[in-house]
Amino acid sequence: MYWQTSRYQIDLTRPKVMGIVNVTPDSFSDGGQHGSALAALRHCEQLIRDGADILDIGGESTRPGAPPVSLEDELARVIPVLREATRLGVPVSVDTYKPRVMQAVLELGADIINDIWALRWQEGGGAHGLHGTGLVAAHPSCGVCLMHMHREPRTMQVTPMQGDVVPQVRAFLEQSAGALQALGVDKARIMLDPGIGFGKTVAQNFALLARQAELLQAGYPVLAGWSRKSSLAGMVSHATPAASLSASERLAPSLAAALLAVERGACVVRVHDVKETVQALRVLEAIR
Ligand code: 9MG
Repeated sequence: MYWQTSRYQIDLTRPKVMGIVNVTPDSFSDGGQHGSALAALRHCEQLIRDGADILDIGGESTRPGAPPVSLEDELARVIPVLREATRLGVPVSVDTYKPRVMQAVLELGADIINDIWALRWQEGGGAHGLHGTGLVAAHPSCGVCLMHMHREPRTMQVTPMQGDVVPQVRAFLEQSAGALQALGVDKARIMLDPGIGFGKTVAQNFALLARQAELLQAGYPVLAGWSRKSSLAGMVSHATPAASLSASERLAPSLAAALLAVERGACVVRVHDVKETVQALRVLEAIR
């Protein structure tokens, strides 16, 4: 089994680690666009040395409540990093939901579109607006990760999903993938993602991990993104209130969740801490 992307066929018979590169002011801020791009590129190089199989570059934070970023700002953040990152010898994914960003990055050779909106976002409105589905379908081979999200980043945690989320998430992802295939997109280009933390309660997120097999029954590979997510913080210690465990203190629970996701069949894990995740996965491989 492999993931077909623009330039690479990614072998999915062994788990793959996707390293997160957030090109946002809070990540690489030095007060200037150029310096931030250089710092992000150095980070890409470090992630590859740490063992990343794929890079995922994003210019807009998807944290609950994070403000949206304009098209111009997102392009200014992502494009300079992408140009150089595509020369580093690994597949490069771009985390975006904006069709105009997708169009620009695909023209520059991005290998994968990672979309938290599963290609539902439409620019320009109406039937003539630019649409991610059409852009991916028109591309000969780019890979795509379709993620489930309930509502949208600003409001998703205010009214999370209701009821048993697993069949709802599976139905949404199957329908999204089926719509792409109906436009001629090869199944081998499609990766599905349950969208941990995107409009789900802590219990619902863990149900998606415990019952990941039900998502896999849809017949597509699954990517899991648990890294530093807040659902992990509350599980760690009864003595530690969830709020006091900052994102950077969530390494151990992130590793545990990544391992469990892979053990339950995930093919790709999207992580901040690449070196530690690669080491943890080696232990899992040793017993397989
Ligand atoms: C951009 N982004 C943030 N969290 C994510 C997750 O869990 N999956 C994917 N595919 N992208 C994510």
